[in-house]
Amino acid sequence: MFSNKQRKFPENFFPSEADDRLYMQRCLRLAAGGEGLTYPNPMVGSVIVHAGRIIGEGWHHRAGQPHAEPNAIRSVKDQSLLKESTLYVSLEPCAHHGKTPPCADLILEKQIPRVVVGCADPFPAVSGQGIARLREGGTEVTVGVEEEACLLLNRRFFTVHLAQRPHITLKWAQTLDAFIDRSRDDDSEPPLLLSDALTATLCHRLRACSQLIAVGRRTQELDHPQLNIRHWPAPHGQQPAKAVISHRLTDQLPEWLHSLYEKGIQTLLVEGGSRLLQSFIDQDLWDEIQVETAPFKLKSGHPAPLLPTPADGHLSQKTVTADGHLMTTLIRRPEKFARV
Ligand code: AOF
Ligand code: ZN
Repeated sequence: MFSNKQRKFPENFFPSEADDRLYMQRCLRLAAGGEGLTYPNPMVGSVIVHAGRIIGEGWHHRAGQPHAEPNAIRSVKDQSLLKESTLYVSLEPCAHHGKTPPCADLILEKQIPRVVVGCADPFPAVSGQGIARLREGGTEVTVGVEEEACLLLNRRFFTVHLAQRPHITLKWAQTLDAFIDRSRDDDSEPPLLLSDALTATLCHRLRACSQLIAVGRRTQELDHPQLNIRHWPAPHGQQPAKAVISHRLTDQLPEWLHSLYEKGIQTLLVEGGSRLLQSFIDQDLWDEIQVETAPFKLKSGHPAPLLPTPADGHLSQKTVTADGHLMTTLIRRPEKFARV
C-alpha cells in the first residue's frame, strides 16, 4: 500500500477557500460534459492544481471508461509535479473495483498530497470509503467545497441511491390562465401547441437525461405523443423507453417506482396528462417539476395540475425566454450522503 504519511507541505501550498471554490466550479463545468451520457454513473469532473496553476483536467465520459480522476492525472504532462499538487474532484474518489480500478488507490500511488472533494458518494460500494482510504494513506482531504452545487449536478444519482427509486421529474406546459389543452374528446383535433423553439429544445434535452418517459392512458390516446429525442442528441444514439400508465396503476405508484429501481431505471420523466401529474404531486412523489407558461390565454379548456407551493428544502427558479415563455422549475434539494 502506498502512503503519503511522511509528507511535509511546502509554504503557501494551500490555496485560499475562495480558490478552492473556483477550482471546484471548474470541476463542475467539466463534469457537465458528461450530461446524459454517463448512466448509470454520475457526472464527475476533476482538476489538478500545482503552485496556483491548473496542470491537468478530466471528466468521466461514459460508464465503463475511466473515471474523472485518472483522466485528469493522465493529462498532466510532467507527472513529477503530482507529488506537490492538489487534486479537486466533484465527487468522492471511488474505493471499489467496478468496471475500473479504485481512484483512491491511483491517487495514493501517484502520491498526490491533497484532495478536495465536492461531496461524498452515496453509491453503496463507495459511501465514504474512498475518503477514509485516502486519509488512512496520509492524504490531506477536504470535503464539502461547493457541496450544494455538486449535489445538484448529480441530484438524479443521489435520489436513486438514497431513496431507492428513480428520480422523478414532472413536466408540463400551460397557458397563462393555466390550461394545458383545449377540451377535446377524441384525437380528430391535434393537441394545442404551447412550446416555442427554445423550450422545445430544452424539453428534448431533459428527455436526453431520462431513461423512461411516462404518460397517462388518456394522453396517449388523445395526443399520440412520440416521446422521443428529436431536437437534442440522443445519448449514445439511444432513445428513452416509454410507459403508458393506466388510472389503476396510479394507486400503486410506490410499488411501480420500486420495480423500476430494481430494473436499474434512474430517471423517470412524467409528461402528462393533468390527472397523472396531479397524482404524482398529491402522493408527494416528485423531485423536480418543470412548468412552461406560454404568453397567451385560452379562457376554457383542460386545467393544468396545481404546482406545489415552494417550501423549505425546495429550490425555485424562474426564467423567461425571448418569446416571453416563463419557465418555472421547482427542485427538491437532494439529501447529502452524510456518513463521512
Ligand atoms: C469516481 N470518479 O469519475 C466517477 C465515480 O463501474 P465503475 O468502476 O465505473 O464505478 C461506478 C461507480 O463509481 C459509480 O456508481 C459511482 O459510485 C462512482 N463514480 N467515481 O471516483 C468518477 N464517475
Ligand atoms: Zn473512481
